[in-house]
Amino acid sequence: MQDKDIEKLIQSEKKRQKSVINLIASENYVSKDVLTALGSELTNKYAEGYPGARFYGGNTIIDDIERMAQNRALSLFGLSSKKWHVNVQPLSGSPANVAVYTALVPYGAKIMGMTLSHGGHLTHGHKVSTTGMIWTQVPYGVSSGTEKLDYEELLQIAKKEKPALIVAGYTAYPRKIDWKKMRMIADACGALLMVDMSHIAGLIAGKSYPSPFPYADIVTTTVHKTLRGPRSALIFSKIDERGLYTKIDKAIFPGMQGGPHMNQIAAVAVALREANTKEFAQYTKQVIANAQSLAKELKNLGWRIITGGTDSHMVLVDTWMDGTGISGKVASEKLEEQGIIVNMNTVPFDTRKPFDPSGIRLGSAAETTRGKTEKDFVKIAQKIDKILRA
Ligand code: DSN
Repeated sequence: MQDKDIEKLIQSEKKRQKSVINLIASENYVSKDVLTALGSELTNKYAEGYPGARFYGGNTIIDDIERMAQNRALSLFGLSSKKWHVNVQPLSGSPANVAVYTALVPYGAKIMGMTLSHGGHLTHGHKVSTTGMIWTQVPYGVSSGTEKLDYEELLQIAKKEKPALIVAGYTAYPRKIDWKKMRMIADACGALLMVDMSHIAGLIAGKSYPSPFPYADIVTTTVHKTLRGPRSALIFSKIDERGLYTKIDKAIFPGMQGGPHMNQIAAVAVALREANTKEFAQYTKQVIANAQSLAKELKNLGWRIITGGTDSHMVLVDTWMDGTGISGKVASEKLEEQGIIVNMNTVPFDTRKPFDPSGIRLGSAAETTRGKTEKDFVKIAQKIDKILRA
């Protein structure tokens, strides 16, 4: 690079990424091919519009790329193009979710989403997010006894509040979600069911976690977590008489975004192809086995694991343990000093504040990409224990 300042910083970050144990549950390491597509000349092209209907000339190759990304997305999740449409243009997960609401939920109407402190996302209607300012969140959480979803309780909330749309799929919920029950809850109040599968998309693609597609009306996802692609997002919508996808396409462009980032879309296509392989399916099984190994060893060492374990890539640890341990902030700082990168996180019914909560969130996807197996994760758990108790 001519720009030595930025080159040096890129090299430093590359070195940092290689030297740490990365347990950030929403991160992963992409392939060289994904990086090549991201750094390609495709970034030079303006392509406002959709394949076959652009507002700029010179887009025949770009059309092929976008269609390829769409076809690969449908194929990866076993979807027919007659029944499902996918928009591959969202710049990331938050705008994807906002676009769905913009398209389908009247301003001010109710969106039923999990509260942030129980594992929901800001864009599921939290008050500090645009989604909580434009729409009205009907919050739900996990049950205090099990720290898992209580579907009967959700049903009662939905029947009472009658939201226009229910969001299922979370950022800090380690367990399986019963999509069929979520569908029944949505039907009981006449709501649309939107699944935000950002965290678990890779696990679903690898058939290691149940698919929401038989039950959802709309599925949003980021591409860069367990799916191991570039930072980007997809919106899948059912094709039927409700015309969901035409409204969603319009909400993305011209509603919210201008020209799509075609280098990013090409990189998405690359990642989707990589995910549609036996090796990737095996990877997702290993991701879950590793997270379970981590949870089990931490539990053996005396740490309280939220819900008692995990069915996914994610482990939530209560490090505070009613004051007998340390806060999530202190825990994450101590771990970082020793080269283990995690994020502090609230635990359900947290008595502490989000900027210094009671727990940490750990994920196994990134280190599994680097070839680690269950026994490595036992060692990681032991290292974490030693650091936190020092
Ligand atoms: N920041 C993402 C996560 O870490 O889960 C969600 O946007």
